[in-house]
Amino acid sequence: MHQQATTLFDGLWQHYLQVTPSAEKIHNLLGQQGEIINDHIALRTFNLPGIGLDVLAAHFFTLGYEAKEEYQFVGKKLFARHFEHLDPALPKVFISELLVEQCSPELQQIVEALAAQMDKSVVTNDDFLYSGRHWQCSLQEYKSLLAESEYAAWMAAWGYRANHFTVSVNHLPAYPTLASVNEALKQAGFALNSSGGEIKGSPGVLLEQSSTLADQASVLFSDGKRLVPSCFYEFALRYPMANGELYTGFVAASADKIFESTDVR
Ligand code: OOG
Ligand code: NI
Repeated sequence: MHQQATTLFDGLWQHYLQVTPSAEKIHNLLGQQGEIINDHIALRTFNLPGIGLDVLAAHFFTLGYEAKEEYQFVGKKLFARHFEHLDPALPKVFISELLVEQCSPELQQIVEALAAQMDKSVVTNDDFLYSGRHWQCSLQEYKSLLAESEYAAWMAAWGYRANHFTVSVNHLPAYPTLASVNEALKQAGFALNSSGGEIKGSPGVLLEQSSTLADQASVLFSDGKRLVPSCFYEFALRYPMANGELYTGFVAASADKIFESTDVR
């Protein structure tokens, strides 16, 4: 494959595993019959100058990715877009951003103060997308963000890293349905995100998705350590369109629920 893409996805994967130990176990469980193929990965950011969705997307344009559909999440104040590469061996990429100006003045102030600590020149570094947090954040700030936006709190705690990887269930010969994947995961003791039902979407919308609940991992806030939701693992089964090719887009109503995989419970 393309060396630059391999380096990027390997970096994202290694940093993701560091805070998502369940993903490695699930990868081994589902991968017993063959290689795991990634359907997509997802990244998050704030729509502030110099660090918005486009800045993240630039890393994929360099690799030959193209911009595809846009998605709006009015309630969560998020905007997203997905990206695809002509080489189907490369995973799709889903990037979202918090529309900070639509949030409360308190949230805006905290998020802008976090972003102000960041040296914006790092955004073009090859490893930026898995470089983590570029700011100090207090537990009080984290809690204040959490009260208004789980997404903002997650970004404040974790910064730049893959929020999730997604197993392509179409490439799992031992699991003909998404329900069979979910059963295997539950049997092995993994908790699934049940917001909107364990299976989001349907054959009718050409995409079915499920996900684990994010692991808990320790974050060093400026005033102490705390366990907070880190990252999760997703499972996607795609259905063919009228032309026989698998649907490659996302489904906003399903994505809205997938975001909740990192909610604090
Ligand atoms: C992205 C949630 C949406 C999907 O596949 O629909 C998503 C996120 O949680 O950052 O991944
Ligand atoms: Ni996803």
